Amino acid sequence: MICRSLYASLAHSKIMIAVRECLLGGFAIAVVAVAAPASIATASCPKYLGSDIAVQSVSVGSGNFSVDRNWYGPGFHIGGVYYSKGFYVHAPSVASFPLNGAFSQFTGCVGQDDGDGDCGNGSRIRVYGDGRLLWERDIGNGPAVCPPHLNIAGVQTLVFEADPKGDKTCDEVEWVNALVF
Ligand SMILES: [Ca+2]
Repeated sequence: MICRSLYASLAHSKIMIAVRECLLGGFAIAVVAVAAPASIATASCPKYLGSDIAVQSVSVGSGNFSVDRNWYGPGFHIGGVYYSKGFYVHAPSVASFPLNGAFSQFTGCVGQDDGDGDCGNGSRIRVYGDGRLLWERDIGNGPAVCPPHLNIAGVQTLVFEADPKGDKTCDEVEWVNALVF
């Protein structure tokens, strides 16, 4: 069912190819083999971090790690946009997910929750694959920031760090639509 909903909502061609493969099984593999590079033909069914792949270890600066909800209710609110899928942490935080080398790409967006308004000095977000820095960006209040698709081929453990930059006020960090495939 996850594949079916993604097929309807996501527009990126690589994701569409991966989801089509999941929906149609072996028949789609033959189609993809003609239409896309071999690396895409072998893509895994997209999975949500948090709900499909449970966190392996996590530390947070306040409250609790939560999936598909923030600390005060279902879903997430970033820059006036509601998201239903994702995970919530309060900086300083380190959250690790076990991938066991089964996926090739990560896609998702990150932002700070709207709930407390514009306060604090924001957070610095880092993503690591087996200890190697894959992406780093400062975030604050406002629209979610979406890194480019990250190459996670062969990665055993994917780690998301939220650095409070010295002041953890309002550092309510939400990764939304965080998918590996
Ligand atoms: Ca901060």
